[in-house]
Amino acid sequence: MPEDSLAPERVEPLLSGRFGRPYVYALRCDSTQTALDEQPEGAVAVCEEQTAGRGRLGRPWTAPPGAAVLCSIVLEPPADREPAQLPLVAGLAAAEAVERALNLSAQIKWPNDVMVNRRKVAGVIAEASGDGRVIVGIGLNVNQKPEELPADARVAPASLYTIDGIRRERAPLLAELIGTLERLYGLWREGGLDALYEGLGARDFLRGRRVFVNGSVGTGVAIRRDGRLEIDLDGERRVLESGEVEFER
Ligand code: BT5
Repeated sequence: MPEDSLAPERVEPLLSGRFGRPYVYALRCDSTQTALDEQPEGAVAVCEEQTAGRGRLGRPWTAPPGAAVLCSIVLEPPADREPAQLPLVAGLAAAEAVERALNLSAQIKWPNDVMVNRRKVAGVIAEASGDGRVIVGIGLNVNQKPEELPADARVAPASLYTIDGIRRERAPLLAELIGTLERLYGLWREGGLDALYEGLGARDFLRGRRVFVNGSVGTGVAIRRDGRLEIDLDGERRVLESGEVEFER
């Protein structure tokens, strides 16, 4: 494999759309979520190593230097769209990019995890920046060895490498992810989640699975067309806006 790097000279020639410009790159940063300030929609930040990578709810996101795709993208969703749906849009983009790389199907565990073989290969975070913009961060595990994945993760982790034993160049993967996100985000802008529902519904990880929510046991029904999760708790239907859903492995 040629030297694996996400430097601009490796990634920019592979970008064919609007997203990824400007491409803000650093070998090391706190978090790509804080590496973009006044940038326009489509700007992307990428680091080889994060010293304070963020998951949701103050949790950490960790990856050894140069092994993963760690990126953030500026989005300016129109006022008539629901920004809470953006993790699903980005999750679907990550799932499609993962599927093309692995030739295996990937699922979306509502609201923000991308799963392969019941393990988490990617996580998504969306943070509003206060001025109507949303910074969407995606962490995709690519070349980590088993011992380089967090041992204490709530959802069992995987990398593309632990799944099929192939080490991959990350630049084409990142370019694919950015291009896919641009395309799916465009569809969502035009038609909302309905426009993506076929792809999303088909990859709904929690559908029919035993789930645990705030101490109650139930069954996942479906990601609804509005992006909320419907579950069945002992015959009673509940619709979740956000939050944590654990599943039986
Ligand atoms: C997420 O949070 O899944 C969102 C992760 C977003 C990370 C990207 S990387 C680029 C951008 N810049 C950032 O600073 N963040 C974004 P959550 O569902 O809260 O998952 C966090 C939990 O996953 C942690 O508590 C760990 O247990 C586990 N975890 C940490 N690193 C992981 C990894 N590389 N793979 C799988 N699980 C991990």
